[in-house]
Amino acid sequence: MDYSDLIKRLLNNEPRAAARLITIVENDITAAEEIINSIYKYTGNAYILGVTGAPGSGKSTFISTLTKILVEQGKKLGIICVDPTSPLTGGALLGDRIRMKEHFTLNNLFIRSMANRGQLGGLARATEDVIKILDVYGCDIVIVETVGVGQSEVDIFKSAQTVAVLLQPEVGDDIQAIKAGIMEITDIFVVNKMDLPGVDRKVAEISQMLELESSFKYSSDDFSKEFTKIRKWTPEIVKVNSKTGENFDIFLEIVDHHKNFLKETSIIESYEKNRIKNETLQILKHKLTKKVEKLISSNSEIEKYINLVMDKSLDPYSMANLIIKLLGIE
Ligand SMILES: Nc1nc2c(ncn2[C@@H]2O[C@H](COP(=O)(O)OP(=O)(O)OP(=O)(O)O)[C@@H](O)[C@H]2O)c(=O)[nH]1
Ligand SMILES: [Mg+2]
Repeated sequence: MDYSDLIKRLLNNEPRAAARLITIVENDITAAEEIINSIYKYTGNAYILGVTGAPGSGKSTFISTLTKILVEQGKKLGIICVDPTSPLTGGALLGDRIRMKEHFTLNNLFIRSMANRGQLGGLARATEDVIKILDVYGCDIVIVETVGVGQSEVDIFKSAQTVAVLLQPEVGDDIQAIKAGIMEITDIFVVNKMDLPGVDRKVAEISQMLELESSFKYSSDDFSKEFTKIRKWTPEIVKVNSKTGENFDIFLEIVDHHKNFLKETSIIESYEKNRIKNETLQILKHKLTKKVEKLISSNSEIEKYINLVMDKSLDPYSMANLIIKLLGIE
């Protein structure tokens, strides 16, 4: 297929071309390869903000208010709602769409929902590609929202420069409910619903957790660890009211502060290198799995190996090693 016309229209900031290309990369990994190959050189301008939190913590309300503020500031925004747990027609997502609707008429806003369909190389792979399309579409900021419960989210957030996690007062176990992997990559803890009682207790709980974590992590006097500590960003905590927008100015200041920190310490470069490594790994996993599947279904040697394993003269590990040899990638 020739996608050059669609890509030209994407570069002209046509929303319909962006929507069309997103659908294509979600559903057809071969097409995705071709499209990303053509647009990759235009990427790298958008700032990626990851937002997560337990169900009910207020993600939709928070993002809706944030969107209003950023769009009023003249920013062009892309929002990707990733829900690995539900099909696209899920009720929660539908509710979100209705709540988000007031922004739909705005020209500089593009909202896209993604769910766990297709599994073509994984949701993280598809999300990476959608981020790139929105980047080329001219978005200044791309917000990626997930529900914060699974490993796939950790993968998804590997491309975010800043990750914010939403917590709420009077919910005792929400810190524990968030995957450990997500905690480690969190830059800003947002205690939402500051109008409710117990907000300061929640802030104290988080800072206690962070102190504990840092004393645990850096108790060794190993020089490189100390060095990491100096250069490492200390996660910030902010309380907000997503219904009124209270303290959103502080939240945005922290995002700016983090953005500058990444630039000044050149951490952004290592983020980028890591992102490239991770992304390539995802693609390789997909491609190699396909190759192996094809080999297993078509190579005559395989049948022989299976019989040998049945005879117990070969074990599955050794058979796997033989297949790796057949692939010629050892
Ligand atoms: N009092 C108060 N309520 C809030 C605030 N932010 C959100 N809420 C309410 O909390 C409830 C959940 O908010 P949502 O924005 O739907 O939360 P969510 O994280 O998107 O939830 P899921 O999509 O189900 O995961 C709603 O009833 C909101 O009105 C806040 O700052 N203060
Ligand atoms: Mg929601």
